[in-house]
Amino acid sequence: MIEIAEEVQDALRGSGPVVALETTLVAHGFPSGVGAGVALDAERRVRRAGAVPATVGVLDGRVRVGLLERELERFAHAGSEARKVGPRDLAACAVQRALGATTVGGTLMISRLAGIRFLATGGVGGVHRGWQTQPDISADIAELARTPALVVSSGVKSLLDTSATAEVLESLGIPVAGFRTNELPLFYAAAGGPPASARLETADEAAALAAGHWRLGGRGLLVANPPVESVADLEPLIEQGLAEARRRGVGGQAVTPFVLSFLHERSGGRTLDANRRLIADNAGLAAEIAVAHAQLARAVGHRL
Ligand code: PSU
Ligand code: MN
Repeated sequence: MIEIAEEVQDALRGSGPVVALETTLVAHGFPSGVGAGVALDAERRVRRAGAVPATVGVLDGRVRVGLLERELERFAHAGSEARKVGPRDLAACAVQRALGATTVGGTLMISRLAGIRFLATGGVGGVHRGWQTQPDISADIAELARTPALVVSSGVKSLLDTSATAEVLESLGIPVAGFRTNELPLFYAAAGGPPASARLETADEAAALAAGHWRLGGRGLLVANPPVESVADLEPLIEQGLAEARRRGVGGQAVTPFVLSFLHERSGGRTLDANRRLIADNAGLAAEIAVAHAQLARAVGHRL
């Protein structure tokens, strides 16, 4: 049921640096067709830093780790026709031979199985606003709690309740390290989020933190990388997007893609450009950390 690309297998066998990438952002995070370029950019950035990209998705009855360019195109053009596949959906999607775009949570589940320790995305899921009346907590968080992997993101998506998300991350023992920042970025904004639990200055430090956390029996970690370009004054548009989703009865898994595409349209493409850029930058940083971690393991002479 699982097929790992040869290049990825070779790297994992030799304890080389591998970075998992997800396909939900490819299918659901950008307008039709655009996501393939975003995915290819992210893969290029991983390679440029000296690591092997392992983009995960469900195709033709198999969970695939490592996709070809034309397969990425299939996800990008499928858009909402592709299933959004979190941890609970993986088996059903594969068994029913549906096209499945894996979320961070779904990708982490496969990473755990494959032994991949690093993942990059745009913004992880978390506690949605309005949880007081309708609890909606992304499965990304639960999967981070059980998977020994380091995820690089631009903090937590600003359409969420970011301080509630930070509290849940703390409850689950998930370190949230700011990369050259003391506070969590808010996806499209470099600052303004809750305080980070640690501050990191270099990829080497991030690798050492991950190795230490895993040595102590910890599981997932988040490294929050502030976006280079911030999009100013988005909060009113976010509120409008969430209200529009409620009005149209958009709920559950559909909320995040709906609001992202609302923002991409209403911001005149500013969020789209920023999103594209931050995904590539996060992929590059995850790869640098994966490379630093592989070097650390080589220096001590055993797996970390
Ligand atoms: N980052 C982006 N765009 C996205 C996502 C992350 O820049 O579309 C996706 C990830 O796949 C993440 C998902 O797992 O959003 C979270 O969805 P939800 O809130 O429904 O759990
Ligand atoms: Mn949800």
